[in-house]
Amino acid sequence: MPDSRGLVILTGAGISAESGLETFRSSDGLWAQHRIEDVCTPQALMQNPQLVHGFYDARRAALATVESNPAHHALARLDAAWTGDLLIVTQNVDDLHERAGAQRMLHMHGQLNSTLCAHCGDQSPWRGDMPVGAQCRACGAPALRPDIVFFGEIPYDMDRIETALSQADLFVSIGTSGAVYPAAGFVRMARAYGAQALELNLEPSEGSAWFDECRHGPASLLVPAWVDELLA
Ligand code: BV8
Repeated sequence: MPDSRGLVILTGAGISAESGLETFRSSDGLWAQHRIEDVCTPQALMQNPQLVHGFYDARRAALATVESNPAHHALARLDAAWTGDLLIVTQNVDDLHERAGAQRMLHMHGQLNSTLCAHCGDQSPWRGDMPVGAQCRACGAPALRPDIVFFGEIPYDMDRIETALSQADLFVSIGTSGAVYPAAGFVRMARAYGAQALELNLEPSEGSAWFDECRHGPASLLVPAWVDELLA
């Protein structure tokens, strides 16, 4: 009898660390080099658009030089083989899950390879640097911005996420510090609906106490082993 449990898998910067992308809160992480207020808020975009566009241009350029790692590939393999409901909710703005083949997924904090028109709300694919005041192809306004959910902005797909959490039998959190809401609260929501909760992370996170089980180590080792276990 195939396992038909509903899975929700939350991923954070830690799943992409071994691909060579920087995380946020390690000692030399992204936020160590830039104050959040300076690059990831609507106010920052208003006051210093060049700095904000430059920050995301640099990360978009770095993304083009790295590859998905065994953790991304293991989740894509699980997505393809799992007969029950499955949703990968990533906080990451990289495309490494997609490049590994994941299908049933969403980016709750936006994507580097996408642009958002601040005037009409159109979202379109974007590669390369994004100049300040670039013209929207849908409405023509010079109002394109990085398609990133800044602090103080509402994450994408919250209804879809909450529905999935309410139906999940197993919630798995991979490579996230549990520092940012509403993502950091998903484990509590899933458990309130009766799900089991598993954390796979390099070290204990701010939310570890909410999990039934925590496994500590690099995602490239923990995630393939967990997927093998699940599909056995
Ligand atoms: C909102 C943009 C309203 C893209 C990001 C006070 C209390 C509670 C909440 C708040 C508060 N004050 C303000 C808030 C709200 C605020 C918030 O949570 N602030 C925090 C700082 C307290 N949140 C918001 O503003 C959000 N919006 O609340 O709107 C609302 C909400 C719901 C419904 C209606 C209205 C918007 C937040 C989104 C901000 N944008 N990113 C980008 O630039 O990338 S946040 C950014 O940091 C990431 O996207 C991610 O979400 C977040 C956390 O980062 P992580 O992915 O966890 O990375 P981190 O470096 O922190 O941790 C990495 C982990 O990996 C570590 O644990 C490490 O040990 C592990 N690791 C490292 N290497 C490995 C590894 N694990 C395994 N293997 C390895 N090799």
